[in-house]
Amino acid sequence: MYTQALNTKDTSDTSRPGDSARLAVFQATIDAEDKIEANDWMPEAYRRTLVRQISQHAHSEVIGMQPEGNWLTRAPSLRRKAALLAKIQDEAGHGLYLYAAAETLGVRREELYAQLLSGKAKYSSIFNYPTETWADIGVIGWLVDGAAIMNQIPLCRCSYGPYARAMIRVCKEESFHQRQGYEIMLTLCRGTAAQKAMAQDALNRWWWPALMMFGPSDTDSIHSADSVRWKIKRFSNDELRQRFIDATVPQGLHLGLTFPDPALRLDEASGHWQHGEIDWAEFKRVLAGGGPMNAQRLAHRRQTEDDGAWVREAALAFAEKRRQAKVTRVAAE
Ligand code: FAQ
Repeated sequence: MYTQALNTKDTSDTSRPGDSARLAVFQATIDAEDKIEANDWMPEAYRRTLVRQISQHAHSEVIGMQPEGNWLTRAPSLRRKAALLAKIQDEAGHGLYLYAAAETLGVRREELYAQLLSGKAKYSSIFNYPTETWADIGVIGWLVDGAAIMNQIPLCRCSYGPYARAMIRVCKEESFHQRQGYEIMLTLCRGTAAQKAMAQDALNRWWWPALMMFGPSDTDSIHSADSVRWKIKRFSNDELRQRFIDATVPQGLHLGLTFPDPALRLDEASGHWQHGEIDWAEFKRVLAGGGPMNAQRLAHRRQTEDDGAWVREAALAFAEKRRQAKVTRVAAE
């Protein structure tokens, strides 16, 4: 799927002689809805934006396994446990496709991991909230995967080929995840009063953080203008957030649940659900590391990295042993 030989040195800015002509070809390719591939010339800012977004996306998938992993040993049935296990394995796979896509831009995976572990790189704000009850697993599938799909379907048409192709498979799997989450919610909401209250409590805690997944409002989104011009982004943060609200509110009402937003109301004229003000101070606090679970998520990831060091070292030593054996065999032939 991904190329092996990359022209990673040829990613200059537009300041070199000849670059303005190459920039014109680059933008014309994008405007014609063709893909930019790994060996194509691209402006450095485009490459940097993609490395930033794709790696943060990969980190989100990897860190995103933790809140759900918290419930693996306590899933209420074997069927639920098997589905949750499969979902978490999918998230690990998404991380791997995305790191592979980022590597086509000439950055090493180890460098990206290091940025995550040092706290330099961001991952989605949503994974800094705790999973307190089983209903949180339903809400994560329904809302978090639902928001992820809304944001990621347009990324299947992103101008950078390796990212766009990776997103196609990711979106198919996210769609299964969303359904398993909604099915958990449906079961709880058709269950006892206590189960329904648990579902309502989970929705109350996750609704606003789910809306924050789409990023800052358009007026505060620093990267959107470039990303839209380069067709990395097809819709703005606020447009996707509104689409998500419009799709999700009727689903919640069907469950018999209420949303923790007194301002939420259907605007008959536009057909859109109007919502209250998002607490951007909370968003900024979580991004700055002050969310309820930031410290624990990173500490756990660092511990896992240390615990797995012997496996990586053993695999490398084994690969080296096989390489040496092959060299000896070829020399003897
Ligand atoms: N959390 O100028 P913009 C999932 C940062 S996957 C943290 O608007 P942009 C699957 C942004 O990076 C969820 N940081 O930026 C799953 C930038 O910071 P920087 C992840 C955020 O890139 C489900 C700054 O704010 N999905 O859930 C957030 O144009 C269940 C300014 O923002 C993706 O990564 C945030 N919510 O738009 C797994 C999708 N929002 O880099 C397990 C791909 C913004 O300058 C269980 N990414 N920031 O330091 C994107 O579509 C975009 O990067 C946006 C942000 C829309 C997230």
